[in-house]
Amino acid sequence: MALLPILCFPDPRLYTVAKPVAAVDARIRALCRDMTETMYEAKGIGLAATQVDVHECLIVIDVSDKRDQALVLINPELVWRSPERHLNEEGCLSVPGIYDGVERFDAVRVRACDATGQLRTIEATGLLSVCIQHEMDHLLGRVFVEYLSPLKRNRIKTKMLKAQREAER
Ligand code: K1U
Ligand code: ZN
Repeated sequence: MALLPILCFPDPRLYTVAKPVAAVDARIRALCRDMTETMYEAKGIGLAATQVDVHECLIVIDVSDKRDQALVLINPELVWRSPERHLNEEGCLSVPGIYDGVERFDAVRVRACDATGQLRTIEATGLLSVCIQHEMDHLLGRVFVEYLSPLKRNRIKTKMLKAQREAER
């Protein structure tokens, strides 16, 4: 297994729209394992392939307290969303240290393949629902800061670029 480097906002590669996974083969299963290990090591509750510079529709998530219930969603498709929406505090491993409110559907139903290639339907509420919507946005090349005001987004961009310049020194 391997830890994968996570792209940081405003890296232009985060705006790439992912392509469907053609086949759940050994390469994809290895990517699922590496992404799960990377998510746990970074102390995240989710990770999209886009964030590790792989532009295929694959997400890993674990919102369990014990961090022992990893979910793999390959080619996820939103098949239902609740009419109710809610403002939730979100963070992102690609925008370290920034947390802000984003409005999301309260509940979603998603169809996706698991790591064995089997098609499953997931009914999600609460943090799982928020995390699925956040990760599916990554696959569309959308980072959560896009939902914030241009003023906030520009401040975050400036802060991230400064932190990246200082880290390179
Ligand atoms: O996509 C990512 O970068 C992972 C992201 C997922 C996420 C967190 C919170 C709301 C929506 C999506 C993270 O894991 S950020 C770090 C984190 O563990 C966390 C932050 C806020 C609340 C709960 C967890
Ligand atoms: Zn994110």
